[in-house]
Amino acid sequence: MKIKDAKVYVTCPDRNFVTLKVFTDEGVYGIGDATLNGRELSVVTYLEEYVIPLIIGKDPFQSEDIWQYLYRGEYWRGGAVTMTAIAAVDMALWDIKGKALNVPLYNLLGGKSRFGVMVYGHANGKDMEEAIDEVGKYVDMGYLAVRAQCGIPGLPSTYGVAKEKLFYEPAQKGLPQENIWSSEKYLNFIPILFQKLRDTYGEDVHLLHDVHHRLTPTEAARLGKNLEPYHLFWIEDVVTAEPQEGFRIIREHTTTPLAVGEVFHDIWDTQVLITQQLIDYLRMTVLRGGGLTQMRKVAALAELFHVRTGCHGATDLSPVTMASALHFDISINNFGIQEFMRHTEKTYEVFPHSYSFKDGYMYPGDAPGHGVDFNEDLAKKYPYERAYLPINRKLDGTMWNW
Ligand code: CS2
Ligand code: MG
Repeated sequence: MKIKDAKVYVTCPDRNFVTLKVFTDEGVYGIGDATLNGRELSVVTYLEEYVIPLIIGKDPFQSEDIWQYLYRGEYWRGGAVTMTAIAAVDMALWDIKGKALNVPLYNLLGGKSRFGVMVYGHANGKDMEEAIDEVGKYVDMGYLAVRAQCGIPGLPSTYGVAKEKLFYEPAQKGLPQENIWSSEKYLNFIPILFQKLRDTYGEDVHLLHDVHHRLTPTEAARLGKNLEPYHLFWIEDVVTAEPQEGFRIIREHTTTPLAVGEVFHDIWDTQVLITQQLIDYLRMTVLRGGGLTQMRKVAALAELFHVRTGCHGATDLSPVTMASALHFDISINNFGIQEFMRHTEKTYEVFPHSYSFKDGYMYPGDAPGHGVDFNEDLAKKYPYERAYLPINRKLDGTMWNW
């Protein structure tokens, strides 16, 4: 079997997605997600101009060698654009492999290690009352785990609070929106939110929270300590993780589990965090993390050091990534949890899929490959329009992390 062609599609059913389709000389094709939120067309160019010419004629079963060719063969290796492009090719090749062998992806990854994949949903509210109410809606929908985000008293807006329910989409058309931030107001408020959530819903529901890169290590240590009575499943992205060693400051002060890594794209981004057990969950997923080929290696390293996976699953990762991640999640031993932000119905029509949700778990389905298709005719109806993620400034105007 040989790769005979590949095409990149950009579509915007409620938000922008970039999709790669790899065609073979035996009629089997594979689909990969190549979406980089807010920088979509950079990956389109990278794929069309530099990657697709290199894979034509190759055997799609040689996913490891093709991964190495695209990774080591790029002198300026790594980075979000390169690794997203490599991930898209890798997802498509594993999809081809599954279809050609007529098996679901998980059976190429070691088979099922569990009956289902526990997921968490996103509850958020503009104020405490609404956030608490939204968590209840997810509990009523059968979720065993819920991420709670809330507007912060005294701040006009903040991360994670949707304009409409269920479909939180931070990327907006036009120039970047400006959010205003105060760590002090945030740190004074969030423990109260989780105390109220525990008082309202008891001890069993898993509660999660995303700090979205906004604290310093000592502020993160203070937050972790103050949240200990409410035993969260994790606090995520408490600080930016370039100085991986910085997590030791947080680790030494709190037992609240730490999750990080949705922006990581290389195993080297995780090395110190994992090998020195500075985190509990790794958020990297197949779209940013170079596809299944690299994610299997990352999971294997993490397994040695008590670190579990917690794959990113936001709306800006297409159903192709969700499906690929579910096959990965159900097969590895050190699975932790999977994020599941529901896409819109329009998106699901463009990406018909075989995965499903029931009673707090997701199931990848048994279709050959990853089980997601791409409706090109429908996709054409939703043209791309540039959209930016917001930016964030402190109360005094200082540029900060969004
Ligand atoms: C968030 C993401 O889901 C999460 O944990 O951090 O929604 C993130 O804001 C987006 O993926 C950015 O594109
Ligand atoms: Mg996050």
